[in-house]
Amino acid sequence: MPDDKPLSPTPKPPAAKPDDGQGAVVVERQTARVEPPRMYQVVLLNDDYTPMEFVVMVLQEFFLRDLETATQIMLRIHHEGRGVCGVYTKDVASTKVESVLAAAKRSGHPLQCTMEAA
Ligand code: TYC
Repeated sequence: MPDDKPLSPTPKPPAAKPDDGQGAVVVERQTARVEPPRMYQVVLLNDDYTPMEFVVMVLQEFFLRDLETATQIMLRIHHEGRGVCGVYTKDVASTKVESVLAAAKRSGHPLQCTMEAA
């Protein structure tokens, strides 16, 4: 047996099954590769009116952050003007933005939340 035999020979398409008179059977090998989904950052923006406690609550409730992490993210937004709350697929990010905006509106706060491609 020669040593230079390829480790993974190119697979051959399966042979068509013989026609048994009931109709031909065609078997195709699926080789499609699925790309990972595009991801989106959900971003909170600073403002002068939304209470810090409300932002911390938003980060805990909608982005599942513990109190310490939520406080750190809130303070970064407060000092730097904006901050990433989490990275999600498009539909999940969009739902989070809508939920945050609805909660802020209900509570009468001007908190702004957007999403952008990661
Ligand atoms: N700057 C706000 C304040 O001093 C706090 C705040 C933090 C508001 C983060 C929005 O996304 C925000 N009360």
